[in-house]
Amino acid sequence: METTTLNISGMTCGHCVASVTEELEALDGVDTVSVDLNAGGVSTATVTANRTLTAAELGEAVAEAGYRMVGADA
Ligand SMILES: [Cu+2]
Repeated sequence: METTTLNISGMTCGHCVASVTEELEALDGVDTVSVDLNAGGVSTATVTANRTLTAAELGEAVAEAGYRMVGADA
């Protein structure tokens, strides 16, 4: 399993967490998604997958949920 950590801005509540989690889980090969909410600041999502995820696809998934990825270790 590969673990990737990404930073997301614009999240404020549990609904945001649910939306981002759903979009990230929909990516091919993703096993688990864990979001550490920092309301109004930069939240952190940790994703494990059976392959290496690219920053581009992670950013796209976050944008799909309505937020912005501001950094990733991918
Ligand atoms: Cu919210």
